[in-house]
Amino acid sequence: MTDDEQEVINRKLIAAKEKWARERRLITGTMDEAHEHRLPPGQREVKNWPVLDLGVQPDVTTGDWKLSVDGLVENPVSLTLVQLIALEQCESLSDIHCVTKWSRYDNYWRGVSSRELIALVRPKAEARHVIFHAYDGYTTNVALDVFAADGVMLAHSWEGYPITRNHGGPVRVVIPRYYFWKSAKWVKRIEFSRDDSPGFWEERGYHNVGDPWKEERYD
Ligand SMILES: Nc1nc2c(c(=O)[nH]1)N[C@H]1C(S)=C(S)[C@@H](COP(=O)(O)O)O[C@H]1N2
Ligand SMILES: [Mo]
Repeated sequence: MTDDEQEVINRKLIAAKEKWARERRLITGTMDEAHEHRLPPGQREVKNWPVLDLGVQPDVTTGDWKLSVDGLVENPVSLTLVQLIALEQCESLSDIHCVTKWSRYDNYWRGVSSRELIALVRPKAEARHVIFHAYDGYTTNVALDVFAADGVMLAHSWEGYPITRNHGGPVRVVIPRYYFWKSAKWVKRIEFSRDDSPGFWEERGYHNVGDPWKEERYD
């Protein structure tokens, strides 16, 4: 091959690679790439929204629903739905990752952020853990800093509609960064405590933290 021929080939190669760069070739494409990186290991995406619970879906009407926020807090409160909705409202778009391996992208929630609730009740310095108690007897636990993270909320709406009874309405917890069993449906009481207390699944072989990115499924 002469130097001239080599030069032509190089120029063509460079031109092709420049074109790829412009087109972002060999990169999966922004959409696919985002997809790849938002699916935790071992999960698969679903478009529907499966229902998972202990088989009892308590019938708590919007008029009956009451939430008690107590334990190691300066200002314990009891809230009706009307009172919850009178607090500052927030919206959040987040993905659901269930330990049974389904993930559902882009769930649009409305409700009250955990930060708003924390500002209202003012946890004492010794408070380190948060225990959720639900109307069906279910419990689950997270560290206080996990509860205080971005996107964590008490949600009353999903995709612009009140959360249905089968999905935990009138009000459920949403903790998007962790497996969905940490997100209590039909939430009844939020307890701030010094000591951790494993919840329903945490006592039955499931991981105490439940970070899907680390595949913390089981104990
Ligand atoms: N009160 C209550 N909350 C609960 C549960 C439950 O049985 N009772 N199941 C958990 C589990 S294992 C999952 S995967 C999600 C399911 O929520 P979904 O039915 O809205 O999909 O709720 C979590 N929160
Ligand atoms: Mo689950």
